[in-house]
Amino acid sequence: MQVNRPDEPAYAGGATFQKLPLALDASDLEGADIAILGAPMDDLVSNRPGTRYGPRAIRLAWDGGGPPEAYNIDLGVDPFAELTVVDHGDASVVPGNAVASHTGIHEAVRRIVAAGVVPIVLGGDHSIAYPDISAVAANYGPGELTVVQFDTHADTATEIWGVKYSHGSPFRHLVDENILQGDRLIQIALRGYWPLPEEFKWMRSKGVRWHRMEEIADLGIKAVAERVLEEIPDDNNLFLSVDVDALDPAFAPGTGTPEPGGMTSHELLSAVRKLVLVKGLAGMEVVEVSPPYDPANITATVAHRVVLEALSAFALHRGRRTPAPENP
Ligand SMILES: [Mn+2]
Repeated sequence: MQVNRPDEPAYAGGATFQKLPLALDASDLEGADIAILGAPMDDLVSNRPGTRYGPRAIRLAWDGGGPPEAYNIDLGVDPFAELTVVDHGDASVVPGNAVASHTGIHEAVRRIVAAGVVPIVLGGDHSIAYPDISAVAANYGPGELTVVQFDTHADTATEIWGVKYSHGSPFRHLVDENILQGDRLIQIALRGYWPLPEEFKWMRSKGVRWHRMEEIADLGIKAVAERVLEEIPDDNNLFLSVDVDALDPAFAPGTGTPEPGGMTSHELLSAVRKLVLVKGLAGMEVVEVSPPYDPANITATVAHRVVLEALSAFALHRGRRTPAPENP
């Protein structure tokens, strides 16, 4: 269903991602390549809330008009000319009932995957990784999905404040419940003061790999991305989990648990582009955007562009084409 008039400016009209058609029903997903899904919840954060407003802010963080077009000058591709992308609306969430919200998110992602469509989920706090990654992983054999997680925190606690499925623990439970194999979880940009040695000990025991922010500073993001590519098995089933707090708070102030000393926006966009270009995309989430702490929409805008970068790279990957940057 087209909910926007043709040729209206960015600030006019309805709030679908990139003014894409709204595809609320399962039957509407037929023939699509990618479905955008909102997961607006913030019940499970440990500090500042507000991510329930994330999906709408990310959807609106675009300055072009409709119909959807976005020519990526570094790749030489307009993903919307090559991919059928729809907006599946938001998952059914229940304020104050995180279990019900997780069920709604899991169901919506399961519906998208069952239609043969790649889901891109806009969070929401990082607890949504448990319901959305489990729905994608179910589509693959045991140990056949790789998750690359951009994050300042590993999110591998057993519980936070006594809450098992919090935003600080999804990857612990995905691995411990054999939904995701530990050696198929690769983390990028860890820094600061959490997790603690006990979490790192568990991570080592499960074969989890990580690249600290300091490694990015030492080697550069392109070299680290190459290392990550070597760590991803050849089956190429890549799920990207992008927590915007991987970025430095200067680039992403609108988030619940900011940590200084992080990635630049360019480093994140560059890494996402490289990984998806080579490995494709089985699913993706962009989480922890909290608009109440986001002056000037800085964080929502970079979250939106991370999605566009993945879409652009996926279009080239699927067409088995190489980048054609617009050089002089
Ligand atoms: Mn996180």
